[in-house]
Amino acid sequence: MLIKNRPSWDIPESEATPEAVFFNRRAFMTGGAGLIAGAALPGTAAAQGADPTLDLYPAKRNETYTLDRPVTDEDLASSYNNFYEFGTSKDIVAASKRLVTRPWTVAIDGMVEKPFEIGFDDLVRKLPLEERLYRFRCVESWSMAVPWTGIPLKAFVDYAKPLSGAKYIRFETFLNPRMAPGQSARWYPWPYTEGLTIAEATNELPLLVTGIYGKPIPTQHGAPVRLIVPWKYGFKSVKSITKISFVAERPKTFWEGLQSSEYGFWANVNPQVPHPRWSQASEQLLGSRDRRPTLLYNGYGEQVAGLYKGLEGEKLFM
Ligand SMILES: Nc1nc2c(c(=O)[nH]1)N[C@H]1C(S)=C(S)[C@@H](COP(=O)(O)O)O[C@H]1N2
Ligand SMILES: [Mo]
Repeated sequence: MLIKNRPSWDIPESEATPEAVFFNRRAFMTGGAGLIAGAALPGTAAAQGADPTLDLYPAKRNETYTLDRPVTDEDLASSYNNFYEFGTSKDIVAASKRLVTRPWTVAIDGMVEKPFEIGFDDLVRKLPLEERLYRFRCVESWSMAVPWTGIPLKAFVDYAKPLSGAKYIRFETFLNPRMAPGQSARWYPWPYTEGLTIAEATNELPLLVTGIYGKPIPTQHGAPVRLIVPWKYGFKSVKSITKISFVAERPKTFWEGLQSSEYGFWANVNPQVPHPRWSQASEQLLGSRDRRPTLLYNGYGEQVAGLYKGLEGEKLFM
C-alpha cells in the first residue's frame, strides 16, 4: 500500500493494528485489494441524488455539552475513519461511497410491544434532532471532538416501547458483501453488532446520529444512522444501523467475537486501565501535536458513573 505524507499523529500500522489480529489483517490486505480497487457500481452515493433530509440541518445545538479542546477540523475527521466493511485502513472514504443509503429501513424487533420496520426518512422526522459537541475516543488512542446531530437514544427507546423483560439493546449494521467488500473477509463475525444495557441506552448522552458538522452524515461516518456513545471507546459507536433489537441477554459484539481478551462489552474509557497491548493514559488529538491525558469516562463521569454502581466485579474498562 502506498503511504503518502503520513501525518505525525498517524500511528504506524505495525505498532497500532490494535483492532484486528495482525496476521489476519495482512491476509485481508492481500486478499481484498482487488475488490477495493474495483470500479464504482451504479447506485453509489454519487448517483443517489440530493439528500432528502437536507432541510433538517443544521439542527439547533444543545449548549449543555461543551468541550475542553478545539473542534477537530472537518476535513480531517471526515478522512480518517474506521469502517471495516470498506477496508481495514483509515483511508476508506472512496470505498465507502459504494454504500447505498436510500431506501434505508431500520427494523425494531425482539422484546417490544410490537416489532416494526421504519424507513429512515420517516424515523428522522418523527423524533427530535439536536446538535451536540462531544469528545470521541478510539481505543487505538487517537481522539477527536466533533459536532454530531442526532436523536437522543432515550427518545428512540421510548418510541420503540420495550417490554419490561428487555435488559439490553443490540444494534446491527447492514450485511451486503457486494456493497461492502470488507464483508467478504470471512474471519470477521459480520454483520458488525454492538450492545448497551437499557440503563446505558436511556442515559442522556447516547445519540442515534444522523448528521455531523451541520450536514447529513456522509457514508464514511456511517450513513444514514449510527450510534454515538461518548464515554465508551469508539468501537461501541456502530455505524449504518439496519436493526435494533431489545433482548434479555447481553449480546455478543463484533469485537468480542473477534478478540474477547482485548475488546469487551463495557469498553468504558479509563486512562488507568491499559489495553493488553498499549497504554490508555493519554491520547493523540487528531491533527494536533497535542497529546492529552485521557479522562475517566472520557470526561462524562458526572453523567454516567452512577450507571456502574454495584458492577465493580465486571470488566468495565475493556
Ligand atoms: N459498522 C461499523 N461501525 C463502526 C466501525 C466499523 O468498522 N464498522 N468502527 C468503529 C470504530 S473502531 C471507531 S473508532 C468508529 C470510527 O468512527 P468515524 O470513522 O466516524 O470517526 O466507528 C466505529 N463503528
Ligand atoms: Mo476505534
